[in-house]
Amino acid sequence: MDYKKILTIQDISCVGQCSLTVALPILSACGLETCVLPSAVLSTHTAGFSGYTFRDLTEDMPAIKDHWVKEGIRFAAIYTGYLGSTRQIDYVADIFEATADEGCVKVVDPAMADNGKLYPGFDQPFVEAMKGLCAKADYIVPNITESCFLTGIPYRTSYDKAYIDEHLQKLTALGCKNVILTGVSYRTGYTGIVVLENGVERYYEHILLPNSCHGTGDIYASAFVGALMRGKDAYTAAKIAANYTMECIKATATEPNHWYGAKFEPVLLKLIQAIE
Ligand code: PXL
Repeated sequence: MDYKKILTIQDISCVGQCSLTVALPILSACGLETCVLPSAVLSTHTAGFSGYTFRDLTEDMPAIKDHWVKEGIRFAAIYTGYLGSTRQIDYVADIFEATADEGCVKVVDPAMADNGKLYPGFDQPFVEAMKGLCAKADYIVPNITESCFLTGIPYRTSYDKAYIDEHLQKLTALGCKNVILTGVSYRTGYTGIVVLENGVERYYEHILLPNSCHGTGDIYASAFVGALMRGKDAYTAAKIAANYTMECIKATATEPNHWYGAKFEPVLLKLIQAIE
């Protein structure tokens, strides 16, 4: 197997099954050497807990990058998720420039919003900076809310294909090359993923499970990157990631107290089997 070294940049939420505590095990399970750059350290994630701590690691990033450059460290892929500050986005762009190996695949999950709203702490300047980072990526993995903030299209919960095509057209106009748009539902009881790769649009529809969990966007993006970097085309990777995310949601369905994340660990083998 071609052994690939990838870098993921996102926060450590110490408790809450999201970001790095999800990305690192999933990418490792996919057989990828995974390097991490924490964007911030929080005691928990911000969705449902209150009083969490937040240590912004923006200031550490330039020196970390300089050390990697000095050591000649390069990555086959760089995958970003939840970032800690607007200024940090410029540093992440510098890391793209300085540490990308030849043919490096850059994946940006503009993790900043859901259900029509920005996450706590994010504002319009952050959104503007994230637009610039998305334009530098090979693949972006927004949900519909994030796409609304990136494109200025009003958020809607019911829509048709023309609405989704407007999203794809405006994301492309921003400079985004390939788009994996998650949570696209055209009919009751179903949801799915729209994949725009090299100008070709495809849709993978699956059933909408009755329960939902926090952190599934991070599970999805991590599994997508894992499958992509193990040689799957974007549509196949998007499908593998959707099926795995559904398994995680199902594994969590019987536990109402497990509201803060999805139990992705017991079903990792299913992801590995789908990739092998
Ligand atoms: O799952 C996205 C995410 C990542 N990191 C932190 C979050 C969230 C969502 O709320 O709060 C800190």
